[in-house]
Amino acid sequence: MAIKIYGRLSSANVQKINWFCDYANISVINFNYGGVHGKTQTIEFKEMNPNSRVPVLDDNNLILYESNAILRYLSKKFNILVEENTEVNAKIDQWIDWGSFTFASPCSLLTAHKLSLPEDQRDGLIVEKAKKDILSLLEIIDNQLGKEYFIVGEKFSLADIPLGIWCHRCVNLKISFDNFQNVNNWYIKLNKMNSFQKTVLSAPLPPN
Ligand SMILES: N[C@@H](CCC(=O)N[C@@H](CS)C(=O)NCC(=O)O)C(=O)O
Repeated sequence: MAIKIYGRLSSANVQKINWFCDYANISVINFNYGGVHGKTQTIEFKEMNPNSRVPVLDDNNLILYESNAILRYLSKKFNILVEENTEVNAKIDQWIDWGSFTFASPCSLLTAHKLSLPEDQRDGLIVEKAKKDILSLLEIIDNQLGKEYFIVGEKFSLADIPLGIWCHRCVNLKISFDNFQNVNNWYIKLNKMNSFQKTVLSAPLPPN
């Protein structure tokens, strides 16, 4: 049976799930919620996620929010990209969290002030600060990718998913990887993945 994902296709956190599911050959039905589609403030939606945020997973009545929790649940349930080595898994978790909090923060701010907010609420100073922060964080990713073929080790792992999504958002927002050759080479690898093309490269831009 297909799993249900509530959340607009343009959402970075929804894309994490859609990319993983396509990679893992898991059937998904997407429902457009959030952004221009709204519907996240309704009583019915808040019963699923009181935070009114997307994505929300409905897997045969298991309702789950928080994109990384959903990723880890699906990975374990379908036994795809499960890392058995505890130390390697800890590194993967480290990069999932770093990608979703430290790196995602300025990326989300830049998205809001370049794309999502009404024009009269956008702030140029926030845009400049977010760009500066992103560039210094890209240096950290670039150093890591100078040591590893993917974010953690030789193989594609869950660690590549949040960072891959947010790096693609950087590309959408005209942040250049010219000074980050390792990031650029890794981004080219992701671009060659069918699942990335179908769920991330072809996704609409926020807030659609
Ligand atoms: N920590 C949450 C963050 C969820 C989140 O902030 N989602 C954004 C989209 S990326 C959202 O719901 N924005 C409001 C909207 O789309 O209406 C997660 O990882 O799932």
